[in-house]
Amino acid sequence: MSKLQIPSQSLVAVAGDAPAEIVEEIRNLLSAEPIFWDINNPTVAKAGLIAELREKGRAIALLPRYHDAALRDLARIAKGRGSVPVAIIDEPGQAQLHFDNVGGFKSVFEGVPMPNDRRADEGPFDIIGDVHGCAREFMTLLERLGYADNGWEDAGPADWRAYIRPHAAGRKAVLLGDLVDRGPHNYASLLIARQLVRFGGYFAIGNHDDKVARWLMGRDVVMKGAIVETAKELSNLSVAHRTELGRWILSNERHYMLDQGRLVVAHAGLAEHLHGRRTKEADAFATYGLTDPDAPNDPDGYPARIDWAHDYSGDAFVVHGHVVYDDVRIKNRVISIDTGCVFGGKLTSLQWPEQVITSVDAEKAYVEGRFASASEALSPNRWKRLRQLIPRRINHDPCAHWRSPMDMMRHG
Ligand SMILES: [Mn+2]
Repeated sequence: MSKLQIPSQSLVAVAGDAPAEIVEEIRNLLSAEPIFWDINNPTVAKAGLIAELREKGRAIALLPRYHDAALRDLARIAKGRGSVPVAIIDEPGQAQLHFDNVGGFKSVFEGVPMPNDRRADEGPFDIIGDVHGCAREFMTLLERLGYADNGWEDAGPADWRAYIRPHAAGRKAVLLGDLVDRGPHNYASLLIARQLVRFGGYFAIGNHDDKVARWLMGRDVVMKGAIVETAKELSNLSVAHRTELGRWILSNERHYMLDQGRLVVAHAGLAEHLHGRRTKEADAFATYGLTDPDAPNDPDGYPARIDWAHDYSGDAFVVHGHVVYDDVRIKNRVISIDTGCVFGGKLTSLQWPEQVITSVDAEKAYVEGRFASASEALSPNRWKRLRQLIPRRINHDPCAHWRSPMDMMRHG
């Protein structure tokens, strides 16, 4: 008999007269207390479930009988909070349309991790910063790291992916997002990334990828800034191919937990209380970072970023891109490796767990950009204000000296 999969962050709706042992099993699987859903007056149950999902990402709803509207409601509640809607009912009916997993009272259950929970994958990994269409530097780096055969330079950009191969030593590439925009070879960058993911790698979606994906799928996006040039390059593709490519981009996750939870990767990083979560808050943080709503925009017109790494005290190392530094930056256990290739800097990778940094210099500055200083300290006053905006607070003095637990070697 096939097993009904119950991801670790699910809202399980049990509808009808289910045997007590089924409810008990679900309860043990999710370690959550069932909440009774009164079909005539669901207000209390709704509030209770939302609170559970917000806190833990998992909850159980017990419905006295099959009820379409109630099940639809529950599926919506789950999806709106990044949890998987699972239904256990004897008459599937409309529920099939709204629930990711549906089983009956005779189902055998299997707890499974969420798609971004890859803690069982111990790598080793090669984590690569923002590519931004710099596919030549991307290929050069991949060749150096052992993911690409030489000879690619004689082929056209659309064929570069044919030179990508699984790493001989079983290593996996981890792409930190922003594959596209600003640089010359966006399509090639996406194809190369896709091949790396096919070979067991990971791609954490960045803000530029997200916007381009939505454009590819024909959704409304503001056609201003870097996407204008990218759209020109990609508009040669057929509508069907564009849609499919956009879907592929968005089929990846916003962040991943890897290596027994020792490593978290996301485009813009992730505060500890959001590790493993797939809520809107977690996704927004992982993709866009944390910005200061009260501060004036920076000289380039972008919202001022909150340097949340100062407040980070988690055990997991968080490796991210998004913020362009003149060199790899380490604060606590937060490692920033976007060294601004598209701005004429370099494309950088971090080998995990070896902690070796490899960089490829940009062949040129494709667009003008600013580099933050990796060694610059935050003024105590600015920090005092900023830390009030970070959701999870800690007690240690953020302006004391930060010492990196990593002893990095460099080559390349
Ligand atoms: Mn970015």
